[in-house]
Amino acid sequence: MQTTILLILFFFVLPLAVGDDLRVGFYSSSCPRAEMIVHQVVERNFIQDGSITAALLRMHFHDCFVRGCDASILIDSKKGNQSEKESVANRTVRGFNLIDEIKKVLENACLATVSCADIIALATRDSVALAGGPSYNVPTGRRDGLVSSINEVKLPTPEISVSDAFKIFNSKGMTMEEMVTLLGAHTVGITHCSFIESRIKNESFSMDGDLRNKLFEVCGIKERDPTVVLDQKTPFVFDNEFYNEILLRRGVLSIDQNLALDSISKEVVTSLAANGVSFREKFVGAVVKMGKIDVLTGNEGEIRKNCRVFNS
Ligand code: HEM
Ligand SMILES: *[C@@H]1O[C@H](CO)[C@@H](O)[C@H](O)[C@H]1NC(C)=O
Ligand SMILES: *[C@@H]1O[C@H](CO)[C@@H](O)[C@H](O)[C@H]1NC(C)=O
Ligand SMILES: CC(=O)N[C@H]1CO[C@H](CO)[C@@H](O)[C@@H]1O
Repeated sequence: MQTTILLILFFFVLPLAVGDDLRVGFYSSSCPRAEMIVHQVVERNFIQDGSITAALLRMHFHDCFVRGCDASILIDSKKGNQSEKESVANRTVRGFNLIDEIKKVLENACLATVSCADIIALATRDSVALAGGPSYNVPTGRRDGLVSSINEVKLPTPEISVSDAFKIFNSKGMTMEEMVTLLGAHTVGITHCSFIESRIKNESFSMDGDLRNKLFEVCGIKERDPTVVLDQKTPFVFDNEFYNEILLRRGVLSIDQNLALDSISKEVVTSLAANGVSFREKFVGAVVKMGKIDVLTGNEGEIRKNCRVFNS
């Protein structure tokens, strides 16, 4: 008898308590216009600045890989207490004003209903489609976290090896194929020269000669820490050209180039480079899965009123 109760608890009650109950259309009755509002604000901003796709993709990644997708990346520091966004890895994450703008419109439509964590996931989805990438459904119902600390940020650095990067991704439940697919997000966006300094200088590091010359020239101006695009071919289009570029030793970040050099990841790179349709499908699977990492649901966390501060 007792065993039966325990079994019932284990198989039925506990999984609900752990709460992997995100679902597509979570706001369909509580805030029916939520997804449309997000889309409208993202589209309006995208028309003026196509680089928001890159900003949002990176923000989504940095959010999900620290404490799960709980909008902890959005919290501003307090005096004597630095939040996630202050870490060196986070220093250049951008798009915070866009999230604020979306949140403001949503609060007017439905008070304290749509989480900041869901806003990041939905806005990322919309911006990917606007840049020519796939359209996909995003399960929602995330809640916003109550902790954001610079000390918890342990994100991969650009010089990391494929196997060390995989240790981090694997610890979040992602496969090698999913990792290589997610790094395909580097098909859009930029890097600051400070992240590629040692790679440019290292003559023995595999790099296309023309690219090295170009990077030397652009990154020569030290004072301002200039930026260069990550995908030299189609930097504003969400496509699979990134993989073809790294096969030609034209990866800009060291980790990007490593994907095409490591024998295990190279297989995935070759297949994604050859098939753009398959890249789109696989990216959807991988980014939706990333969006579920350690989410808060149900009564956990809160729905922040201002994405930058905890409701006190
Ligand atoms: C091993 C994993 C990864 C490493 C080491 C890495 C590293 C970096 C670095 C150093 C930059 C340059 C940032 C700057 O200078 O502003 C960057 C940019 C970017 N990353 Fe990653 N990244 C990784 C994985 C990912 C993933 C999984 C995604 C999304 C799914 C992503 C999306 C982006 C985007 C879109 C940009 C361009 C940002 C912009 O234009 O502002 N990255 N990444
Ligand atoms: C401040 O510190 C506490 C831990 O002492 C932490 O839970 C909180 O999220 C921190 N961050 C901010 C920005 O308040
Ligand atoms: C330069 O690149 C080579 C090849 O990847 C690597 O073995 C070496 O450790 C690098 N040297 C420095 C100083 O980073
Ligand atoms: C833009 C931003 O938040 N920059 C901060 C990044 O982190 C350093 C400390 O690690 C701060 O000094 C910057 O102000």
